Amino acid sequence: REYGKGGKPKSKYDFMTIDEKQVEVDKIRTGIKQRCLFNDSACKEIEAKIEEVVRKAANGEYKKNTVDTAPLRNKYFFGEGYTYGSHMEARGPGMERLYPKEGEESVDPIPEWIHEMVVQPLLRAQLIPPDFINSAVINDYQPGGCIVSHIDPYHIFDRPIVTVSFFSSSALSFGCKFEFRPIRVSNPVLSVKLPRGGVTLISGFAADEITHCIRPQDTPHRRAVVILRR
Ligand code: PD2
Ligand code: MN
Repeated sequence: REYGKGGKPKSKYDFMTIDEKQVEVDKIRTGIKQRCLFNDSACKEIEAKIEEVVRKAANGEYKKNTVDTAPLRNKYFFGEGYTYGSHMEARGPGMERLYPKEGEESVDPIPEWIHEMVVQPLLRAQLIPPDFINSAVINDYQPGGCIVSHIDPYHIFDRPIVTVSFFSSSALSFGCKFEFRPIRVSNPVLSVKLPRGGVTLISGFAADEITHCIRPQDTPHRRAVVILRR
């Protein structure tokens, strides 16, 4: 294995010329759309609602599959839930599956405040078609929390994938290689800022042909994201 400065792993992009890398960057950029839709007061209201979700989960008010806790990142699934990672008997890309819509394994419905306070502004801005969103996931990251490089499973989720950031800003990185114990991340081909209150839509090459991640160093403060998908 090859390492760069500071023991960073190297990805295939570290072996490309500047021109070759620029071609990748241009393809990624065609699949990313960003808008600042939520001002400070809208963010504050939504952040209070996210706190309420956290409290309800801690109180045991949700179904078991609605809540997934991990040391630096909790996830709350609404509308549709799915198995992935550590929960699956058979792990890995393509093995994810949706939970049934009813019964023991189902998750809670999308809260009304998500429709009213988060989805409605996206509709008014004509960023998504009406009735498109049937899944809302909240990731709540502690400082240093991350999401390793992945492609949102295309057999489960349509494009675009929509994210809205709250509490603090972060960055979405593309084409990173992760190594663990200790955690080390290669340089991204492209990193886009995720401002608090900012909406990011990911589709095309950016969603399907290259992995994305949230690096631990890009979450210096508590941050939450609402991921809206179909
Ligand atoms: O935290 C995010 O902004 C983010 C972005 C893209 C999270 C995910 N993907 C994910 O959990 O899949
Ligand atoms: Mn993702």
